[in-house]
Amino acid sequence: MKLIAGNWKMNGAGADLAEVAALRASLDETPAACRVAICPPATLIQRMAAAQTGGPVEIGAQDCRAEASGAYTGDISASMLVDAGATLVILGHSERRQGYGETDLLVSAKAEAALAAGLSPIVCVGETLAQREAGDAVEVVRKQVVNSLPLALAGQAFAVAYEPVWAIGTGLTPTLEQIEEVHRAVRAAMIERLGLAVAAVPILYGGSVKPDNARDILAVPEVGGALVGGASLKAKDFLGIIRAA
Ligand code: G2H
Repeated sequence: MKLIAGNWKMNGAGADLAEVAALRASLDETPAACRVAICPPATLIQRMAAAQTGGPVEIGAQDCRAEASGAYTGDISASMLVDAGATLVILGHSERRQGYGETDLLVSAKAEAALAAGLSPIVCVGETLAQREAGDAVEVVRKQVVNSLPLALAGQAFAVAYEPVWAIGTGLTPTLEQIEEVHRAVRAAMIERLGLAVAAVPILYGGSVKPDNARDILAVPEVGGALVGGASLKAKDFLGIIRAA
């Protein structure tokens, strides 16, 4: 079953919870043929998780600290996210790799911490425009996958999201052939790292997914779902993507 996960990033004032209520009402009426998740800012996790108890929408976080506790001002541990009601966590998004210098090694440590706390990680990888133009996209992504996935993930529930940096929030998307090429490389790298047990782990595509391109992207071989930014903020748009899955 495909996974459609919304990444709200730093958006979503309290009033936007109405969008989640509308989403839930629609999914209660006509259940989705896929898993649906929303990853709001950390401040909204508790309220959203409480409102979704027993409902069709899984609630996730957008990051966590690798350490379990300690003097880390401003940070949130994986077990705190579990306390708040999260079941998933996005890790290594390019906005964190670029904005906070997060390395593959750190992302791997965070994934291990998330797993230990009972969260299912969504580990993000993706090449920059310069890397793609240099013909290095597949190799860059392969290395990110191998180095960002801890061995502890073998046999566990997790996902990998392929998000070309140049497609994020730009309205640009790779061709379907480019998406398939990288997704096949991601699968091979996952197997190289963790063995054949990852054959069913979903590889999500992320980067300017919209209702009008979702159907084609989700039909690409090895695309196991989508990580959706801007188009997850409005129930109508997000539902358009969910219905395409
Ligand atoms: C990529 C994506 C969500 P958008 O970051 O993870 O954002 O769909 O706005 O390109």
